[in-house]
Formats: sequence, C-alpha cells, structure tokens
Amino acid sequence: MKKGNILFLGNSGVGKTTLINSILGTSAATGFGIEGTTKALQVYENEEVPFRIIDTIGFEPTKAFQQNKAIKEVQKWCKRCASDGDEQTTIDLICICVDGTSSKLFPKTIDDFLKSIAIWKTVPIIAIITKSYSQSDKEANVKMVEAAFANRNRSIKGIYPVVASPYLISNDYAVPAEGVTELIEAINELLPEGIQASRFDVDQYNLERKRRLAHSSVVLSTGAGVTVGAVPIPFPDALILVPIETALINALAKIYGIEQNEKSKTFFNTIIEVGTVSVVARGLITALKAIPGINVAASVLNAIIAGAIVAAIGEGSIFAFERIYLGLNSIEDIDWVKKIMEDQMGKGLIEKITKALQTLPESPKKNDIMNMLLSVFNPKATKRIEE
Ligand SMILES: Nc1nc2c(ncn2[C@@H]2O[C@H](COP(=O)(O)OP(=O)(O)OP(=O)(O)O)[C@@H](O)[C@H]2O)c(=O)[nH]1
Ligand SMILES: [Mg+2]
Repeated sequence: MKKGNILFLGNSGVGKTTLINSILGTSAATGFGIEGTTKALQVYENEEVPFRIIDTIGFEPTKAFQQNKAIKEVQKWCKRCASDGDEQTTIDLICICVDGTSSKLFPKTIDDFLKSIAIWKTVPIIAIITKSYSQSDKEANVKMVEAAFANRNRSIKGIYPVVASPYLISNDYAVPAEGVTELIEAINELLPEGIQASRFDVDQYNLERKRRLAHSSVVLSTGAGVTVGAVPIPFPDALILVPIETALINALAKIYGIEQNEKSKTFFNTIIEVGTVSVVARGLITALKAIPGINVAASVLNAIIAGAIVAAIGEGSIFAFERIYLGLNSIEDIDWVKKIMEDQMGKGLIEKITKALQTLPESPKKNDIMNMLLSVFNPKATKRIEE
C-alpha cells in the first residue's frame, strides 16, 4: 500500500511519542525526566492506516544542533527509502506539536521550527496542542498558536488541541482523552489523493481508537476505585464510589461524542443507580463478600468489590455509548440501558470474579488486584499493570 509520511516535530517532552502511541496503538517509550526520551528518529506504522508517522528527537530550546540532527535524520531516512526502491519517499505532512500546559509560545520557537523544515517548502503544516487538559485554556491556546504563526512565510492548515491519553488529576478524577480521532480524520484529509483512506476506513479505525481510549479510562478509574475501596472497615456501600463513577461516565461520554443535556443526564444517572443502590448492586456486593474459600483481608476484599463495581459500570457504559454513537440505540432508551447494566453486574460477573480470585497471591498488592480485575473485565488486554 502506498503510504503518506507524516513528520512529528516539537520540543522535548511535549508528548509527541505519547500522541503517536495513541494514534497508531503502538507502545513506544515515553517519559518524564531531565533528558529527552526519543533518542533517534523512529518510524511507526500499522497495517490499518494509510500513513507512517516519523517521530523525531525532541528539540531542546538551547540546542540548535539537536534540531539539525533531528532534521538531518529525516532527510537521511527519505534518501534511504528512495534507494531501497520505496516509491513514497517524500514528507506529506508536518505536525508541529506545542505544549498546551506551558502558556507561552515564543516567536523564536516558531522561527526554529520553520527554519528546520524550510527544505520541505510546499508540504502542508498543522499545529497540534498537546496536553490540552484544561477546557478553559483551550481557546486561549488556539489563539496563542494562531498569533504565533501569523505573518509568517508559511501558513498552517489547522490547529488541533488533543489529550492523547487520560490524565489523572487526583485520586478520583482524570481528564479524558480527547481530540485524537478528530486529528486522525484531519491528517487523512490532508494526505495526497490516492493515499487517503476512504471515509468508511477512517470511521472504522476511529471506532477502534475510541474503544482503546475508553478502556484506558476504565482502567484508571478502576484503580481509583480499588484505592478508595481499600479500607479496613466493611465496605459501607457503593455510594462512596459515585464521584469516581460520575467522572468516568462523563469521560466515556466525551470519547463517544455524547452531549451533556437533560436526556443524557437521566441516562447517566440510570447507570449510576443500577451500579450503586439497585438490587443487583447490593446482590453483587453480598455475593462477593460471601465467596466461599477465599482468605483475604477485609481491606483487600473491599478493594476488589469497589474496583469490580467501577469496572462493571465502565465496561457497561462503553457498550451502551458505543451503540448510541453508532446510532443503534437512543439516549432516551432508559429501560434498555438499565437491562445492560443489570446484566453486566449479574451472576456471570460473580462467577468470573470467583474464578479469578484463585489466581490472586496471598497478600495481594494493588497491582495484583488490578490485574485480576483486568483479566475479568478485559481479558484481551495483554498489557499488565506494573507496580
Ligand atoms: N496523561 C498524559 N500524559 C501525557 C500526555 N502527553 C504527554 N504526556 C506525558 O508527558 C511526558 C512526555 O511525553 P513524551 O511523549 O515522552 O514526549 P516527547 O515529546 O516524545 O519527548 P521526547 O521524546 O523527549 O522528545 C510523559 O511522561 C507522558 O506520559 C497526555 O496526553 N496525557
Ligand atoms: Mg518522544
């Protein structure tokens, strides 16, 4: 397949690699620290999308040689592809990534970017604002990028704020991933004709992306549930999990583009009700407390119950929201969602947890509990959580 080549540029640590992982489903190293993470040019692709992404070593503002190195590597790569007989050796789109949390974008930074890509004179450019965690800063950031690129010899084709992966703010609140599927659509549209995927392919691919982002939100919130649940007193009731569940449902709704209005509020409340005060929820808690033959501390059992409830609500919501997103069900279908959640938390779940409990080590840590829950709710996930 003929593929487009997309170049990702930006300062070190803005989140280029994190975003590439989110777009392509790869798991390249990302990181915190006092030095750049991506040490050399890396090319990522998968079989589904019609483009490769070229990840570069991050620019470090004071190190001009690093920018040269990044660009030289890209040129070398293009030449090597050409000599290998690869028909697609040009750069088709340049994505300049800027950090949405930094509040400043100096003209010098833009000068450096534009200088470094001067050799690709006619290639379209877009700006991506990474780490767009703050809703209120989003507009200001877009304006800042617009202003920074104004009156330059190159124009940009668009500005895309994104949150590449959920961002945990506190124990019970994470900013959901956002904007990634919109970015994928925009990238596809800017590719030369003949390379672009058809609309149908993009939709299919983006549904997979949404699912993956949604599952990562559920894993984060399940972790929050396990932490909140791990109290030595008997699990009081599922109401203490409501803030975590509400944040999770809102995050998932956002991923599936479900608007916040009166109708969706009723829908979300129904999910939470089934998960907390319903007969099924109480039945689940009672049954889990009474599983015969397990010998774990009360706090561990509480953590498991709390995590299981959050995960069940999350997975049930993903199922429901996906069907609404696809137009197969309506947000007004309250009886339907009630039934889905009841099934999700019913007998089948108790059986699965009972079985999975056998795999738990004697004094399980949080990550053991998480992996046990993951094996129950998302058995296909291969990535296990390290401590
Ligand atoms: N939660 C969350 N963290 C992010 C996001 N984007 C970046 N980060 C974090 O920011 C840090 C830097 O991200 P990287 O993807 O390594 O940044 P980079 O631009 O590739 O950096 P270099 O390879 O050094 O150029 C990592 O700790 C990431 O986890 C995001 O959307 N959500
Ligand atoms: Mg990197």
